[in-house]
Amino acid sequence: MKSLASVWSRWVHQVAHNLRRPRRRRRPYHVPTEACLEDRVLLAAVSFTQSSYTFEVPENSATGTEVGTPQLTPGSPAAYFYIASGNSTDPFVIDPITGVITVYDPSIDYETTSQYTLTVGALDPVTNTYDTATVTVNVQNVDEDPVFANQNYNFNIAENSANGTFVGTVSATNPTGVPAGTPVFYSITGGNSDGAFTIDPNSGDITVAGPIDFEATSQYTLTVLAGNSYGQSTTTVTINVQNVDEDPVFVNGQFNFNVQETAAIGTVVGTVVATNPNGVPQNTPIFYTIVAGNDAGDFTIDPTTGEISVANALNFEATPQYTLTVLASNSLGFDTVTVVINVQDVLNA
Ligand SMILES: [Ca+2]
Ligand SMILES: [Ca+2]
Ligand SMILES: [Ca+2]
Ligand SMILES: [Ca+2]
Repeated sequence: MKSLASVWSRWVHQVAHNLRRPRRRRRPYHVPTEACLEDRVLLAAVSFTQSSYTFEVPENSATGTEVGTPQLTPGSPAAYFYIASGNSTDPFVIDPITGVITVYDPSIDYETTSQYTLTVGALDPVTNTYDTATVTVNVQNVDEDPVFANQNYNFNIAENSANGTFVGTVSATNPTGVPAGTPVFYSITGGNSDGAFTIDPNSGDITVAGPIDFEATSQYTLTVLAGNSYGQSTTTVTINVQNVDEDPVFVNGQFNFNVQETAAIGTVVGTVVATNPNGVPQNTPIFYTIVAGNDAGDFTIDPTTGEISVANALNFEATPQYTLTVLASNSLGFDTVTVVINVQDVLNA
């Protein structure tokens, strides 16, 4: 019979050896007792079924999503599971009892980190044995870009429409790989250099934000972006500017006034009036000017009221009638009208 000391020494050596290489030793082994009369079965050391595992999980998975479970070999004592390394930002958590690895941080992002390498341990405090395994978690890419309802959009807007006038709405929704309730935001990223339009970032409503002038720009091609904090996509929005008649309209086709040849300078001869058409904001000012027939400067016109007055001494015998051309302009367009002024003879003048 061997001495107890030599047997004990061999046993300690064996256990230490198996602890270093626990996976290679799965069978129970026998420990000699002092009496050497009966053997006692020693519990097996903790060991994983594999030295490494590979699991997959889609990015953006919710907290609690199951990733995988590194298994212990049959016959392994019950052990506490833990993540020893590779989890510094806490993307995952392991159930200490079951060993199930689940998502902890729901913002796992394929574009940032496509693979995690964890070291998972299992420890049995009773046998004081443990094992470790490498767990590779591959993050699966999912499509995260918002999807516009239409491939492109076409809207119409009348020129001179006031700021805030509604033009149209674009709409994009999240694909299934993006967590429900993730908001989509809109912005105009191209084609709006003159600031003619704006978009509501939440609703996608496009409205007028600046002067819209058919004669200057008859069509806009905007690039509109939809973003959801995971991704983004763009669409093309074509806005056709509709021409409207902008010229002021004189209330008469022609104006006929009379003035005595003796009228003093400043005497009012008459007033011409023009109004804005429907397509022009009605408070748009109209200015008047005499553009023909007044070479001698015998008349003057008030630019804001259209009131025509005598500016020089008149003489029926020299000029019995004037034919003026008066122009009305509202900065968007203009119109002209003929104004006939009949100078009335005064005896002895
Ligand atoms: Ca992502
Ligand atoms: Ca992605
Ligand atoms: Ca115009
Ligand atoms: Ca026009």
